[in-house]
Amino acid sequence: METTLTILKPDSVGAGNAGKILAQLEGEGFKIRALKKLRLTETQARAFYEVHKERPFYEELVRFMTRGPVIPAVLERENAVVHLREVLGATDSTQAAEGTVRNLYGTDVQENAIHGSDSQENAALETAFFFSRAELLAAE
Ligand code: 3AN
Repeated sequence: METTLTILKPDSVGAGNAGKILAQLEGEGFKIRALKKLRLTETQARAFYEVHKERPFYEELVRFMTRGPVIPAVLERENAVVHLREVLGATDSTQAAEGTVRNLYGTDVQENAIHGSDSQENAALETAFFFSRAELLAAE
């Protein structure tokens, strides 16, 4: 079964919306395969978003992602990567379709509540960033 990686970001965790978002994802048929809460260090945030390092919003993004705890999770479902992106809605929360997670819990293009991997290849890389093979096996 396909898996993808999500991160509940500091805005949604800080606002107390983590439980509601996870419930919505479970309602969409995702099984939570692994989950943890942690605060990213600046070094970790820079590494996770390295693909964006030339973008003008990179420094602000690193500040945002380190300002409070995040909740990364591995989600399992058929067609997990594509389906999660649909359930999240557009990157810019103000453009996200009604009922999507970002429409319900996001604020704008940066504070958009949640991350979802954009390909199966990145899902594997991002999962390995947060979860060891031993942790994934122990959570089975
Ligand atoms: P997505 O998370 O929808 O795949 P990406 O990968 O393009 O979006 O962007 C990664 C993160 O960078 C977003 N989740 C958002 O927090 C932030 N971001 C993207 N575009 C902008 C922007 N124009 N201004 C500020 N922050 C942005």
